[in-house]
Amino acid sequence: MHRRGFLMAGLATALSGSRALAQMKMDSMSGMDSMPGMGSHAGHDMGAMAQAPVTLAEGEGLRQLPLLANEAGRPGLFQARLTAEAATARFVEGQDTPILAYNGTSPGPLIVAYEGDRVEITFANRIAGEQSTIHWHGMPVPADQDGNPMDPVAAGADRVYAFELPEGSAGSYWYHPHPHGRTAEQVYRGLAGGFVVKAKADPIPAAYGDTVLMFTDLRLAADGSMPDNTMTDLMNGRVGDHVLVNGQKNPKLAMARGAKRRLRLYNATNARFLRLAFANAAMTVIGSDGGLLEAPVVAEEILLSPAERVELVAAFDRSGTATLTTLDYDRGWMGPGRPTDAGLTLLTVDVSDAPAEAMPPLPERLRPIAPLGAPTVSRRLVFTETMAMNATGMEMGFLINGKAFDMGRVDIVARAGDTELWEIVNQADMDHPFHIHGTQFQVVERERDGKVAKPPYLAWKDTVNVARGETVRLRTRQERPGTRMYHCHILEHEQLGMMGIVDVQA
Ligand SMILES: [Cu+2]
Repeated sequence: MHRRGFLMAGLATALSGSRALAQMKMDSMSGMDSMPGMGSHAGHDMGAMAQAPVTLAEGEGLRQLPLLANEAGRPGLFQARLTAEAATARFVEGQDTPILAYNGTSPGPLIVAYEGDRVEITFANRIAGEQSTIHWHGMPVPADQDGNPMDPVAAGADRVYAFELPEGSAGSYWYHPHPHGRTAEQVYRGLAGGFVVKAKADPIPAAYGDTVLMFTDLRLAADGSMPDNTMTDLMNGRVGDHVLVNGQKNPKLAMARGAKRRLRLYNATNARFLRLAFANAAMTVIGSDGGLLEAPVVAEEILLSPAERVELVAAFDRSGTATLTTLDYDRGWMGPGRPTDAGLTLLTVDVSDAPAEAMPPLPERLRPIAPLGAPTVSRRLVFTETMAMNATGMEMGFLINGKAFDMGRVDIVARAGDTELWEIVNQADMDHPFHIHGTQFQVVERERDGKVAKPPYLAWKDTVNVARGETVRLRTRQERPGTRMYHCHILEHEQLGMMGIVDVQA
């Protein structure tokens, strides 16, 4: 175990540099069998991978995420401080787990602000020896305020992120670190939080409430620590042993029969695909990453790939137990050790016999969404994975148009205000959720095996899953000049090269 820990630590160092290809010395690995997830004798020496997961308590009352307090003394301004630092969490009785946290909590405090507000958040990076940033995922913030890897905040330093929330920007966003080479680790160790922008006039009845459910993915070693990423994690993205909701395993929520609840579901995991169903409750999708849809859409199930969000109204019309569970989803898995996707219970709702007070109906129209017009430019981005054995070791890469990310290279030059067609072609063996910074886009079609399908409804998105073998075409427009990232949101893939830079010019 020690040896492997050392090797993986060495690998992590290699990966955190600017090189995107992981080069491992075969001689020091004593063959493939000793690498978790790579051996031909998959079961015999998997180390921590093969240990039964630590048991976590279930059934506590669902915790609301703590709100980030607004320290501004006047309306229209949201002012606060977020400190990233080492903390401890208690997932198992009597055992402290070292984590990274914003203001001491993971997930971080929930930020709730309104369209039209100015936001000024002082970020204090108190992570020992590591640079960090805060990326405002999905939000229309200026490029130099968006926490790009090119704008790191050194360990011990502070910086202010300031931006306005435009009219029409209401939606379910989030924030997380985006430092070069360390994003995946800082996120799985605990740094992520929700950022809800509310509309001044919201068509969803207030009686439905508004509850954020943030999904994270935890792996705990027997001693309560979070193990480092393994080779399997680097290939597939880190999938943990426990999907948590607001930091809790399968928490409980009590509802009265007939009640409706507005839920904002966030996939804040590094790499876990969540195909969700709600047994004994009815789901109606009302919003996507970037806010409300035009009209509600009834859904039997929802696929939420890493970094995606969905807003829905759950109706609890039958007394008894309603459970939010996962279904099987094959996103492509390299090597043995594919995690169990199906049958996880994420949330248990006890629905009382006593009826709720009458709830107002959901409006038939939520808001108009103007389709982005005909594109003036089109681009093609091809995702590939490479794994090559040679005399000195194994090289793996996650590439866009044959290239690994280079912070010193501009991949695309675009013009502010232009509508562009981006065609994301996944020629790899795994699904890759595609994300662009700085704007919301509209998916116009998906193609697989020569069959083209239009999406069932128009929606604002900043992250879209591109399944293996699939092509997704989307229309996108950057309103502001500056440097923007686009990347796979399996954070280990982003770190291993599946990222590029678009320079948006005025
Ligand atoms: Cu990926």
